[in-house]
Amino acid sequence: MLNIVLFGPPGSGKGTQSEKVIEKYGLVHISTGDILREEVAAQTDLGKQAKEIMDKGELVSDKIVIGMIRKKLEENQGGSGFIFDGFPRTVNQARELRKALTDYDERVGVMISLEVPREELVKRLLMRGKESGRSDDNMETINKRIDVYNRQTIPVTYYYDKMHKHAAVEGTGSVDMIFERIVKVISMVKQ
Ligand code: B4P
Repeated sequence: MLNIVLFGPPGSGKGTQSEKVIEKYGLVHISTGDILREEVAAQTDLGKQAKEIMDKGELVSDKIVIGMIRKKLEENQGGSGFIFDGFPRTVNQARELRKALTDYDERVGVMISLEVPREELVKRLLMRGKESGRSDDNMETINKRIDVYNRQTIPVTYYYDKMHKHAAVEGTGSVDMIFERIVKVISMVKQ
């Protein structure tokens, strides 16, 4: 199986590139952001709690997110692998992912981090906010999300560095150019 973590700051193109990776490798997509937005749209109790946190640009609790991941893993066994998009976002989530995959005798093959300068992230997210009306894509929340990423999420790269599983990829340029860089990394780990 091929299990990939697609990592990067908000607006770095994780969702965009995940779609292309799935199309090429037939992986199951697990995006914690998408799952949370589905809960918000369905107005579940979890969705109501999550909306408040997401609109502030903060992270939803590890306990909730890890529960969602375990459920998705259980429901989607038997495929050719998973792409984790926007997860893990804390070192604790990374450790818990390792445990959850070990339960299925699986592991992360590579963690690919998309590197994009802050000004470009802000530009992309403001544009998405205008087009899609996503409530967390406004200037104040975007800045908060990037600060939260720098403080709480960057340490996840050191976790995968230690295991020699972290590959940084330049996340600027056309969507296709970035995808080519990602494919190159995957080809090095895929048996
Ligand atoms: P996410 O849904 O993960 O959202 P994101 O980081 O903003 O987006 P992404 O990087 O996928 O950007 P995209 O491809 O869409 O998280 C939202 C919130 O959910 C978090 O703030 C948090 O509160 C919560 N959450 C999620 N996961 C969590 C977890 N594990 N733990 C705790 N809380 C969690 O690209 C952005 C824009 O750029 C798009 O408009 C796209 O068209 C454009 N774009 C992409 N590639 C481009 C390129 N090459 N050039 C120009 N534009 C490009």
